[in-house]
Amino acid sequence: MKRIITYGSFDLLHYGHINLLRRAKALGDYLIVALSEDDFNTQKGKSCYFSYEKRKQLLEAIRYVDLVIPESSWEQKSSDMHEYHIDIFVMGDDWKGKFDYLKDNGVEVIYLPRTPEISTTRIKSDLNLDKA
Ligand code: C2G
Repeated sequence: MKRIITYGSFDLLHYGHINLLRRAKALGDYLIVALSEDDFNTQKGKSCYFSYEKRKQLLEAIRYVDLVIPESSWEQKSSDMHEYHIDIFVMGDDWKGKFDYLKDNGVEVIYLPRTPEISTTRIKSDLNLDKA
């Protein structure tokens, strides 16, 4: 049973997120998503359109996702690797290199190519939600 984890806000869920989750799940058997809590998003300089609970509800409906856990800090990743017995850590390649230190926890670190042209920021600006 190969266990995968990935992290993110997953706001205004779109096909770029789904492409990431599908490829992450294809790397193993069990996919955990650590979902950024609203307070942590503020630390990331993000304000999500949907609350944590709504974003969690959406992710739990995705066939590739086996478990959603809260992401409340940058620092939790190392302990998450041990607590959830992770084999592979996956992120989009906009984060390339940023989490290589997790290899010290005995996990494989994989950065997958982002889906071009789509982003939550783009959706908000196209819908003029960035003024919301
Ligand atoms: N993503 C992607 N293609 C896109 C948009 C997003 O592959 N067009 C990927 C990102 O690279 C990330 C995941 O989808 O791996 C979630 O994206 P965000 O919700 O934007 O995640 P982010 O705010 O970068 O949070 O501790 C890590 C942070 O929580 C990551």
